[in-house]
Amino acid sequence: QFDLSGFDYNSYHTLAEIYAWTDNVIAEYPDLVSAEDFGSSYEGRLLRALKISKGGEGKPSFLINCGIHAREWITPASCMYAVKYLVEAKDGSEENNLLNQMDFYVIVSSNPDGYDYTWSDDRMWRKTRSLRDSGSICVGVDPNRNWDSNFGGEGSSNSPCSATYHGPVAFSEQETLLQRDFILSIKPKAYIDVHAYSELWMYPYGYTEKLSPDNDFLGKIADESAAAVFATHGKRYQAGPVGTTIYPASGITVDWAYDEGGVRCSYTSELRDTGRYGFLLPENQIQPTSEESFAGIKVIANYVVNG
Ligand code: ING
Ligand code: ZN
Repeated sequence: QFDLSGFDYNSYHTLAEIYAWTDNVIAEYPDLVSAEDFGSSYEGRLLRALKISKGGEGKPSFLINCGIHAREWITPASCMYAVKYLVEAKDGSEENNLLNQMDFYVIVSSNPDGYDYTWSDDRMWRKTRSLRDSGSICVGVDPNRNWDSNFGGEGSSNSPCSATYHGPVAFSEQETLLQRDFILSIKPKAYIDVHAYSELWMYPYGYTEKLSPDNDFLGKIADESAAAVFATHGKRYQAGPVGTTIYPASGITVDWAYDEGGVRCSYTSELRDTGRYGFLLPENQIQPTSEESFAGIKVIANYVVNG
């Protein structure tokens, strides 16, 4: 156990440290932060969102999802920074103004079994850690192919041994099933599923090259987010729909949130870098990456409050 003031945001942390940090944040900011626990992972680890709210009924909310892919360590780190920016917001700051008008939910590690496994056994693990009934020796499902949005379609694999295995059925994984129910219960106005790496800022769709009905609106905000990212440390994140910006993918979180989850402002980002270090992003890039990511997120948040 460590106290919050000594917490090092500029290093990567074990899952145990992350959970201890969530407890410490709640203890230090009891009027602002609470735990919204929404079940357990396949291996029995807590699925936790931090709710950051100044109270008051009926405010719109924004759900930020980090760590869905286990090896993308910069994403939980950036989500811890996002919480830090919000809880430490000074009067008159943009963060404080946002918190007066909306609530944030932050899932720092949405695939805790996989994340733990990247520390203990395989730094390059991506998927969940569920075992197959089919008898396959291969473990895990890609939680970003397991949602019921053109489930099993292009850009997902039927093979349990593939990194993009979609699973036996949609929502076969506790981590996606319970996050689905969490989304349906809190009804966020905005959602972002944070990944790494490639430096992209994307929106639906991944499963079709058809443009979403809100394409102009979502594209305008994404361009502004990318501009805010650029203004922070000069990184050019490319904005566009998933399917044409990175590659077609089915069963993805961002499409489900948009089509089925009632979330019009549905985004997915790919943080640093573009491949030099890839998933092994050096710790001295945690802070600048978190800063630029949060700058892009604040653009979306401003649309949530201003319509
Ligand atoms: N890449 C993503 C993947 O799941 C992606 C690309 C992101 C697809 C968002 C769809 C939506 O394949 C990584 N690095 O995970
Ligand atoms: Zn990913």
